[in-house]
Amino acid sequence: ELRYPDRLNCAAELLDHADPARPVFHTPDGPTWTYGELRAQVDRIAHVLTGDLGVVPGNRVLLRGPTTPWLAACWLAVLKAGAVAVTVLAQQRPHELATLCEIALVRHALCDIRAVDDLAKADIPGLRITTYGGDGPDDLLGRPGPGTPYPAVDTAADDVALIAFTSGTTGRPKGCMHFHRDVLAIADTFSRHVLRPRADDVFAGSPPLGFTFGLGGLVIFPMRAGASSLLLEQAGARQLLPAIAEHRVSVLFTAPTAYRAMLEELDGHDVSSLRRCVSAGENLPAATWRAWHERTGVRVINGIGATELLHIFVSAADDAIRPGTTGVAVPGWQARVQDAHGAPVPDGEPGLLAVRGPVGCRYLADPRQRAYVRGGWNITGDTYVREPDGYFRYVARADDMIISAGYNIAGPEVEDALLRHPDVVEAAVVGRPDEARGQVAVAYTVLREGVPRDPEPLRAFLKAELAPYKCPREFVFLDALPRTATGKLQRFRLRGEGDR
Ligand code: 3SK
Repeated sequence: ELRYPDRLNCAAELLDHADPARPVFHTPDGPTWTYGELRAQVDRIAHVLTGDLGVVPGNRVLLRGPTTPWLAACWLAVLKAGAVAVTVLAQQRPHELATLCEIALVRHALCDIRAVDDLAKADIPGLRITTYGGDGPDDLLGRPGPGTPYPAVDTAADDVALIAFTSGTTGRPKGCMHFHRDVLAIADTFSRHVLRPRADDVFAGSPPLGFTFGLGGLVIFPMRAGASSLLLEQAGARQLLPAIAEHRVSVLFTAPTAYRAMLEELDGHDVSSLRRCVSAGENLPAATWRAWHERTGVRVINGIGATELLHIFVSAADDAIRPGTTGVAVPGWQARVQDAHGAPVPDGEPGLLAVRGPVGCRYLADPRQRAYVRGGWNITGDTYVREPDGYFRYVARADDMIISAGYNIAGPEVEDALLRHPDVVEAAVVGRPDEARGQVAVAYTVLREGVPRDPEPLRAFLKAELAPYKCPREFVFLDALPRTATGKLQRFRLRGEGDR
């Protein structure tokens, strides 16, 4: 069991243990920051926040900008000053930002100058916006501060440190409150036991810092290990692959779609520095795992995490990795599969994934809390099977099961099969209402460039791979699949349900 002191400031913990001369953040063009330089900037920003800007402990401070060392420094400064970081995505538009600020009662914002227009347009009553990255006299970076160390506010371990928003793939956003101790707990469970980083590791990846997958993988985990992180503003396959070679990246965090995109472009790139590759955000099909392993020799660490629980709670490391499964409960966590009434279901049968551990779901003033936490277990909304040896195998999001003529069809299983076809780059299989069968499965696919959009070869391929009832009735070809800003597939759009 994890034990933390009653009084704990996680930002001070992350900042104070590494050698100040060691590197912490690299960027493609700018200079590398050391832990000592980061600490000095964090202290200066914390002085400005609590001095000129009048922030007091407990105030919620919105943070918005592309992935840069400055955004990470602002995040650490807000926490060191005992305030609450409200992390949002750079892609969020004015009306979305207004909703998030209303839910979280935000009064201050630190915003990259390049992302300020939409925040200003949101016209949020009482919001004081301070920009960084500009050169005006009011810009955060131009304010000198007293030049003295900032003593961390003596927060309690269970004071709220951050509010992270989730909308899943639909619906009004929910703010998830996380404590100072939660920030360390994700590093001391998944990172410490599964990832096992070293101080000489260089982390990189695609998830933004406004998504807790990225915040953990690119800031919290490297800093807890005294390692460094390459922060990329643009982190598609085209930027990641050369960056891996140039910076000798050893730990990579990204999602299955990005692994597939990198596989398409891998030729001619040196990725021999990689020793750990993590995939989360959505299910990792065995076909993608195998293709990455074959080409790079690295066994991808698959994981399932949630904004509600901050980071990954089911996963596996090294030889314990079993392609096609997510893994086992991360040390410190418990996981089981249960029915809609909370009773455990036998191994081998599908049910709802339920987990509990050092971090719990705490929605900010939202009645949906009662649906997420039941009987002390967090119900993630994923359908899983527990194999007799304790491995958890993903089946579908609980509401993504297609029921056609009485047969249960798990969309991800059919997608996995489609992805084994050499011409398929992306696939999503969803149900469409059908009078005769209740629902029929429809496959949306993105084909490799130049391949004719003909369903017949795919149909023939699937018939050889799966029971015939699982073969989609219809094939639709797209240039790209609809995704959220954090890269999650928006199945509801494919189902034609529009915005919800
Ligand atoms: O939402 C997710 O999929 C996720 C995955 C890993 C870590 C954190 C999160 C939020």
